[in-house]
Amino acid sequence: MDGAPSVHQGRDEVFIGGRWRPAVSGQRIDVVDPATELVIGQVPAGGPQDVDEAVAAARAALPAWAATPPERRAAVLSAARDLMAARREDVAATVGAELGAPPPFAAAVHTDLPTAVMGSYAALAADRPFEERIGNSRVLHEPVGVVGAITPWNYPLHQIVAKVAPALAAGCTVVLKPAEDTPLVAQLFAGILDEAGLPAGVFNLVTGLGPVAGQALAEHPGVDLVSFTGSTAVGRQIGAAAGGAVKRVALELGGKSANVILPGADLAKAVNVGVANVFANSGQTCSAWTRMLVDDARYDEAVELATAAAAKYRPGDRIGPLVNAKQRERVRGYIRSGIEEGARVAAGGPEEPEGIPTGYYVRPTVFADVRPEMTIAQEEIFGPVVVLIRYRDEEDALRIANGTVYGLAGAVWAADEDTAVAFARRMDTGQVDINGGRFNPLAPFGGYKQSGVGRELGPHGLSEYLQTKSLQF
Ligand code: TXE
Repeated sequence: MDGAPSVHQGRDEVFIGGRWRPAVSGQRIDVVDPATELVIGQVPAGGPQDVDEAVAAARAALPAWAATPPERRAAVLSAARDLMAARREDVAATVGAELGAPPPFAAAVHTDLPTAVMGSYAALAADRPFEERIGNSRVLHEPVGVVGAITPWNYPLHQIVAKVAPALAAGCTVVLKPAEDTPLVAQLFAGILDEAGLPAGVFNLVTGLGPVAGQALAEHPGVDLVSFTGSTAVGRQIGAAAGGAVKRVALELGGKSANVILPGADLAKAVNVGVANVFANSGQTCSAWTRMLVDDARYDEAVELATAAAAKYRPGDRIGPLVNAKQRERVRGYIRSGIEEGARVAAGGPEEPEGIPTGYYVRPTVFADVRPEMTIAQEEIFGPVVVLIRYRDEEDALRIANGTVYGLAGAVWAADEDTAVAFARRMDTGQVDINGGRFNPLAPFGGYKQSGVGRELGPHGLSEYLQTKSLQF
């Protein structure tokens, strides 16, 4: 490896059946660096014909890949993992540029995390028994078939790997439509899979716009399972179409997770880790603990601590921009709504951050005096905004924690683990961090209630891409 890492500038081609070729439309999508607002690359705007061809290629490649021994599939995933690790600097530079992520975060989270997830599926593909005995039956776990994967921009490579790696490990073939804001790393990834020795047609990439290429893929009759991560509005539409067509669907949607700080918890630690959790990735994390719940007695102290913590996040330094101008306006709109509905801005606010000439930045914001029914306490903001809500007692805290349509993640802090676990059991949510927790790439990730359907990561994520057949003897 020589010299500085290079940002992939995009190639004007889609990847179908093991071959790069121009999209039928001949149109392109500009990719913009959200920190500089400059165009840094272009990718093709694929459409229904490209999707048709990609699905046909995936269908043609399915029988041979499904019949490939799991150890051989594992070997390809393992080679892909090694290539991701070898290209770490270029991958990080590319995600960093198209998402606007600060370099340390782009490397540690946007690159190393998906590399680890790829490695975990290489191991699971090799180790998992794809068959079990139940009484006088042999139960076979077979691939679901052709997978249509539609991914968002917030963790561009992680969201791709969290779908593609288990699908390939299971023996499925894939057509990927990545987010139009962050398609460059998807192209790098396609090249890596090709180089790792994945047979032609097993993985196909069609870049394009959501309502064009995305919708064509989601509604394609040749797709057996649609796996979508993104907004609740689009997820609802995809879920309805999949239900009508009686096909499998996995949806990972929004969140409004509660960070519950119980009396007796280490308040300073809980508040500092909580603020960091929300501000990471500029708040563009579906599982972020965006509602901080603090008991009456320590509420004012928590507001002071959160305000001090927020002051350490300077836009352009520790905290990057939002992905595009639309998201910035959306987040600012939410901040204004909080003020209009009577919440108090303890840090940040809707104004432009000072001293930053370009980029889609917003001020890292802390809201105090927030009531649970306010818009900023109910809707996903998807920016660096944390709201502090006070509660009277544990029952009140539980009612507030469970009082949204979402249920993706959350946190509980208490004096001891048993108290925290007892509370976590009563939370209507898919994942809870106990006294801080530690990320586990094998733990199932997914939503209760309107946060989605299905689970990603680890063995549970693999199961999404398998269907069972029982043979009776
Ligand atoms: O999402 P979209 P947007 C939430 C978050 C954010 C909001 C809007 O609250 O502020 O959604 O983001 C593709 N048929 N999340 O507008 O549009 C699109 O091309 C098929 C939470 O960017 O849902 C992209 O690939 N596909 C979230 C993907 O869907 C369609 C991550 C997601 O984009 C489509 C992102 C259509 N009709 C946003 N329309 C999370 N759960 O992590 C769009 N797409």
